[in-house]
Formats: sequence, structure tokens, C-alpha cells
Amino acid sequence: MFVDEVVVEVYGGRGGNGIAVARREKYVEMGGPWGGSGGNGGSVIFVGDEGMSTLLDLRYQRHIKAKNGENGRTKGQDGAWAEHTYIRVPLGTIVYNEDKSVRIGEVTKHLEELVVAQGGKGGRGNVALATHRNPYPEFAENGDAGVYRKIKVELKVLADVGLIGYPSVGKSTLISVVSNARPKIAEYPFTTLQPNLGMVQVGEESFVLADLPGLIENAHLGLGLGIRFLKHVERCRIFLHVVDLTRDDPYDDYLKINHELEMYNEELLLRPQIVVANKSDMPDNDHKIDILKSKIPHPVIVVSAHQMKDIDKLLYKTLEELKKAPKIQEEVRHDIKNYTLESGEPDFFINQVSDGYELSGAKLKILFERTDFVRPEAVKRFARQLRSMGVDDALRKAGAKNKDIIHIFSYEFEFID
Ligand SMILES: Nc1nc2c(ncn2[C@@H]2O[C@H](COP(=O)(O)OP(=O)(O)OP(=O)(O)O)[C@@H](O)[C@H]2O)c(=O)[nH]1
Ligand SMILES: [Mg+2]
Repeated sequence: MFVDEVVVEVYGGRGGNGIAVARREKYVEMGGPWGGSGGNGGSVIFVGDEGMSTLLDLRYQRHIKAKNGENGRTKGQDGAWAEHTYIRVPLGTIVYNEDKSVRIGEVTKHLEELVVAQGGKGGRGNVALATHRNPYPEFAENGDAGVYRKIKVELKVLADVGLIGYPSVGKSTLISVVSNARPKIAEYPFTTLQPNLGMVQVGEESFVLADLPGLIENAHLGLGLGIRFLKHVERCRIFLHVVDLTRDDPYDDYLKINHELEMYNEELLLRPQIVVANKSDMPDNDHKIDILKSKIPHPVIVVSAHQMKDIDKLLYKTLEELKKAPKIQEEVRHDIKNYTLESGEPDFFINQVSDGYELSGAKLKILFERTDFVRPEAVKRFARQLRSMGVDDALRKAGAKNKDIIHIFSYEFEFID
């Protein structure tokens, strides 16, 4: 089954907690901090795999959780970092947030990695937290939570050359004689229900060819296999436009298919095409060939896929056109932002509530979760961190008075001014 859209939830692993322990050993007089740091949580990472062609696997893995980092240990030993969780995806996989307002990234090359949910950092143990001013901290940090996201994963097949044309014109037959791909071939329309990729070797060089499901009139409105497959032609740098010489008017077929491309995305018409007039082994085609050659502004190559006639000529021409063809301009969509670390929200937010103020925000949450509130020293440190983030000033500005209650996630404290 071919799947090119799927929604999954990804969870980075939590960082291990640091620990606070005191050194107590024979002959060591003073003791000292002895608690190791937690290991980082694992990330969920997509990895490009040229051998894959569908997102089907993800359909059976709706929740992908990376492992948590190990807690710090005594004797100053750090907890182990968790291994990352790698998920293989086909080339051409694009990852968005759930409502597609942010593009998280894409995987276009074999073994290319894309982190879709970062693991949390391990918390520091009291060895790592020791400073000149506080050489023996009696607290440690908790590990950070990993990133959680609901993501929309889409596949747009990545191939240099795409085979387009009406059903039954011989696209699959052609890919089967020029590449390692072995698609199903049959006389009835819509035999090909999913894109098939094949590697085509021409002398010393090679390119990736995509056999795409046949298009019909009004495919752009969803007829036939429709738009679902039109989107897969978008990343092909050139098209082999196959027409069938046994059909009544191959030239008219050619016009109609191009019209479908144009209606879907007019930029597609600017891509180089080679028109492949197929089934030349059938009789009485000369007149149709003349019309094609005189009216079509692209190269027209007459072949028989069946009898492998003039296939080499076609392949060399394809290679030549491919070398001249421009790189595909990545689709520019102003409604979709690219994800960057900086594109985050402010460090914190302040809300007035009935008995005081409420603080929230992603960065604040990280500092909060790192803090071990059982340890007074850790709580004091948290208060200092808030002050240096500007929280105290902002609270004052928002109108907070001495003894007002400040809510921070599950914790409450009094505002002392
Ligand atoms: N005579 C002749 N028949 C051919 C040739 N190439 C393909 N055919 C036949 O045309 C029919 C359709 O071929 P396919 O390769 O399945 O066509 P397609 O374009 O992939 O069709 P869809 O997958 O439905 O879009 C099959 O019966 C093929 O054997 C050719 O060069 N000559
Ligand atoms: Mg086919």
C-alpha cells in the first residue's frame, strides 16, 4: 500500500536527573559533591532511506517515543545518554507541524537525518553545579522534558525524471525496460496505483525515473487517481511525456495532459519535456508522428517500449536534457514558516489571576522542571534565575505587590518586594 500522508506523535526522551550526594570516603577529610549528571534523553530522528518508497510504516507507529536518559550516579558518575530512535523514511519526506503552519524540515538524501523531536538535556549533578562561590551545592537539577510534537508527515516522490501521460500509454512498460523497477503492466487503465521509482543507468551516468499513475482530463479536480498523484510530479526536473500512437489523436492527448499540469501548477509547464511517441511497432502511425513532430515544441522521440526500439536514443536525449535542466525552485509558500530555534516565543508570560499572577512559557517551564523543589538551595537558585530573566521586574510592572501569590505551574510563592 502506498501512503504519502500521515500524522504521528513524536516524543523526545526525558533527560536523566542529576543527583546531589556528598562524598563520604575513608581518608577523604572534607568530602565534597559526589553526584553525577543525568544523561541526555534520546531524540526521534528521521533518516533518509533510498530503498523506501512509502510512509506506510509510519501508519502503524502513530506514537514514536525516544528513550529517557539515565539519572546521574554516585561517585560523580554521569548517567548514560539515551540512544536516539531512528525511523527510516523515503527520500522526499517533508515534516510539518500539525496544522502545517510550520515546516520542520525534509529528508532528501540517503542517510540524511532530521531531528523531529529533540531529547531533553540531562540535569546537572552537584559535581557539575559546584562553583567557586558554592563549592558544595546540596542540590541537583532534574533532567529536561523531551520535545513533544504532533507532526504531519508528507511524501513527495523525489525523482529526476517523471513519466507522465494517459493511462495505458506504456509508462510502466518503459520504466520496466530501462530500469530495475518491475511495476505491474496491463491493458486496463489505472494499472499503476502508486509511483514506482527506478534507477536508470546510461553509460557511466544514471538518473532516477518515476513511473507515475496515469492522468486523465480533470485530474486536477480529482478525477481518475487525481490530485493525489499530481503532487508527485512536482519535484521531477524533467518529464517524459508518453503518448500512445495507437490512440485516435495523440497530439490532442498531449495537449490535454499539459492542460492538467497547468491547472495544477502552471510552473510545471515550464519544465523541460521530451515527448515519447510509444508503440511504434503498431502499423499506420506515420501521419500521427508527422503531426506530433510538427506541432510540439519539445523533442519528439518515436519508440517501441515493447520491442525496445530506439530506447537508447531516448535515454541519451533524457540525460542531455537533464544536464541542462535547472534545479527545482523549492516551493515558496509564505503561509508556511520554516522552523528555526529562534522562532520561539518570549521566555515567559504573565497573566493576572484572582489571587495574584500566573507565570507561563516554554523557557520558564524548562527551568521549573529542572528544579528540585525539595532542596531549599535549588529553590533559591530558581528564584535567582527568574530574576535574571527579568521576571521580577515584569511582575512589578504588571502591578504585583508585596505578598501577592505567584503561580508557576504547580508551584506557588509569595512575591517579596
Ligand atoms: N504494441 C505495443 N504495446 C505496448 C507498448 N508499450 C506498452 N504496451 C502495452 O500497453 C498496455 C499498457 O501498458 P502500461 O505500461 O501498463 O501502461 P501505463 O502507461 O503504465 O498505464 P497506467 O499505469 O494505467 O497509467 C500493456 O498491454 C502493454 O503491453 C509498445 O511499445 N507497443
Ligand atoms: Mg503504469
